[in-house]
Amino acid sequence: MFLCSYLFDFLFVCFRDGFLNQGEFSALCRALFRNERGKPYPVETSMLNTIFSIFDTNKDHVIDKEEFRYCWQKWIKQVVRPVTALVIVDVQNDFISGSLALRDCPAGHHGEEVSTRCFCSAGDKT
Ligand SMILES: [Ca+2]
Repeated sequence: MFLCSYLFDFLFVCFRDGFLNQGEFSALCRALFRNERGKPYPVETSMLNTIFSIFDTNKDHVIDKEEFRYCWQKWIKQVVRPVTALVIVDVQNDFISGSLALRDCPAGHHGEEVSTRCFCSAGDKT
């Protein structure tokens, strides 16, 4: 909530002229990418310049709203709000019939049934 409020205020000020310049973009990056104590991660100026140039697609030395929209969707959003997933690939069938077989666990599930349900559930969402 704090981040959203702060970000909104920051962007409102920066986009007052319709663009983000290099300094504003660097300040935004330092504001967004902080550790759990709120301290910005150290990022070299050359790295910030490189990132800026990637999103300044028309090379006019400012990031307009359309470029920022792309930057937000393709980079910032994934870094600030990552989606995590756990993928287990049981190549040797250890969870089905091997030394880690689920049937030997307290719940006594059968690995073949669990994997089928997982695949069906994943398929239902697409
Ligand atoms: Ca530009």
